[in-house]
Amino acid sequence: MKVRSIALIVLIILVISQFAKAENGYDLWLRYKPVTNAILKSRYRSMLDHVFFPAESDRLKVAENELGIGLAGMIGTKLQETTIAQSGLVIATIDKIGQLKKFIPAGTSEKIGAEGYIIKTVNNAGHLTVVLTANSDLGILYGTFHFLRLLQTEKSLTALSIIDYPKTNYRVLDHWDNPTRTVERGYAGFSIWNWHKLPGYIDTRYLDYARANASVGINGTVLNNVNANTQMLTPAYLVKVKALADAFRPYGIKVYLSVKFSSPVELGGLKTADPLNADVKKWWQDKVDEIYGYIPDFGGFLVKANSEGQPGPQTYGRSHADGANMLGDALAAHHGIVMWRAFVYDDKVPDDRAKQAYNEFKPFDGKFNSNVIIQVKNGPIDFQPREPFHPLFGAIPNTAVMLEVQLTQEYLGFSTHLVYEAPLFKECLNADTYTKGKNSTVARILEAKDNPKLITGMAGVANIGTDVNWCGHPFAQANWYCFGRLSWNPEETAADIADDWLRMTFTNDNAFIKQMKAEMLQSRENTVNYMTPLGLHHIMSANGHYGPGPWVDNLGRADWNAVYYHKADTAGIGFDRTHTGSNALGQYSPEVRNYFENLNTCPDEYLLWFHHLAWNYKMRSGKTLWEEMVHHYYIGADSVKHMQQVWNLLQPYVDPERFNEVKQLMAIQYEEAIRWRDACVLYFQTFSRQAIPAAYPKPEHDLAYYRNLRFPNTPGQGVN
Ligand code: GCW
Repeated sequence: MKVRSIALIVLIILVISQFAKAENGYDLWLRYKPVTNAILKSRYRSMLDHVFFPAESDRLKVAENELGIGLAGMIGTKLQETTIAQSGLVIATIDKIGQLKKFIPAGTSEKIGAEGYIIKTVNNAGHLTVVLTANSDLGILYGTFHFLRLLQTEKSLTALSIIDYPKTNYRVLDHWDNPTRTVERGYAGFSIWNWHKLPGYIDTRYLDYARANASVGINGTVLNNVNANTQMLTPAYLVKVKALADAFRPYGIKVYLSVKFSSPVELGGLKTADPLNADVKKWWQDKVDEIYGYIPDFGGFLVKANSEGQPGPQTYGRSHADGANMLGDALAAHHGIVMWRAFVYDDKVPDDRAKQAYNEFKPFDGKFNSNVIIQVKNGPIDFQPREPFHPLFGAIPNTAVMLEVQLTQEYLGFSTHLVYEAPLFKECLNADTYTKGKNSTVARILEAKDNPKLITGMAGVANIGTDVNWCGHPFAQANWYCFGRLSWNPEETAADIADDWLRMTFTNDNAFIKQMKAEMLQSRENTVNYMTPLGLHHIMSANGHYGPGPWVDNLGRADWNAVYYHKADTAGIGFDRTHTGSNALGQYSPEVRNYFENLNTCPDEYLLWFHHLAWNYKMRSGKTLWEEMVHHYYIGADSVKHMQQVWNLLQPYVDPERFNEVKQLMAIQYEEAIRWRDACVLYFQTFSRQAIPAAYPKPEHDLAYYRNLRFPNTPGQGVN
């Protein structure tokens, strides 16, 4: 009996340990699985069996620890310290690499600055040594992650010559997390910040979060929702914020808070939050000083003001500059910054919503303090599957500007649709604004190449939650990853980033990489096709933004209704933003304006964003607009089926856990793509009054069916 029960316990332990080894996605792209190429592995081993890595600071210890985990996992060796002369890997700041300094070309140290690094293979008195060096411990940390990535993606180490440094200053995740732990537009569970257990309990998840961020160069985190709860500024919460800041510090991550502009009234009991009022200024100054008392390297504030019901300086007849500068003044002595959002629009303003941010900010160019940076969404409406670049890029050349993108897929199928967002981000980054002649790309503006004294940055609205795999969908991790890489270097390509991510997250097998990379790169276009082809936008269902709702016309504000955006009638469809319409195009440079205004040059992708056209308008393909639209909806849904087929073929390359997870999610995505297609085609048909071409399968239900579907409790509508 006893023997039996012991055997049973052993069996249970074995089973559990098997589960523990399961690929549940928690390790993200930092899995450090054994190198599969045997020759490479033995070369790595002979080179890396002895390292020189003096790790004196907390930050260097973090780097050394990561290297230890990486080498143990990938090549099965332990970190063995030795002298510079004998080691195959030297990791130290430039002042500590002795003789090897001679290999660092003149001027490189200046070039890499405070965060960059050099990874170079050198002839170290007869044997090859990889030197990883930097000006600072932070540079060493970033370089260590880059070095590990070389091993993870199975690159040769024999002739490395890498000089890398970030092209922007502030690379920040914006969490729309509430103190209640709900996450606005979050589709991966609850907030990872366990406020109740803080400050006493530091979840190891916080450290893994910090590792993942540092591995892609993210150096800031805004902990709370831009629709901010004032509670975050109370002492009870500031001690919790401090605990997180302390945990993140070794990883080079600064903590920021979103603040509500009316805090002096709500928390301070003042009668006003007027930014020019002396008591208000003093209140903020005291609050800022108090915060720095807890967190000496606090990053600063993120502010959503006078937008979607949030208070702001305009509430008191003041401007965005008045509001932002007042906070900037309070933070300046502590070297903190203000990220002031340009996502502003007002239904009381009769103008096209797409024009309002430009109209409000353009007059204040050059009027913002040097520690204020304007945070501009990639497009002028709101994180749609496709938008043209925001007209503010390049339009305020004397003002610091950062790009805001949305990693969480509010308008891209939540966490059930596979959508790799790098192509979307790159479309914006590569867009030529022509504001300083040809090649005035958004990336160039973000890097402040023409005005180097401006601070620079990029923000990503986080897609992170308590789901075991962090992002809800195994492939959604790629959006967190690519954000980091692009914020570090906006010039990188979506394909290269996908390549690295797939290798680190799944396998280095080229057959897998080739096919899955192609699917990832196509995935965003698939979703545009089955949701909002040809420049359509904001036709998602009300509030939750889940599923199609092109018929939505009854919300309190005109500019929250789908009909405002597509303007379909029996004559045609689309938003006329040319000079005959809202003239939003007038906000762009003449080259851009003409390009989009002229139907001969306007790409199909942006057609209905800028033009209202007849249903029988002849498209480049020879099809009518109606036929073309139907075609896009159908190929969009079909492409999901194609993706499912590819995934099924790739089963041999993927662990069963993640294979099945993705397979199930793809089935949901396909079902939803069909629903999007059928609902939209049937709805727009009521205006076009034309048949769905016979070649396509007929929708399964009638329009009333889709209109009557209800999805209570869709995620992402958190209580603040
Ligand atoms: O996309 C919209 C979202 C809101 C969000 C807002 C914003 C945080 O639907 O949930 O509020 O944008 O960016 O401020």
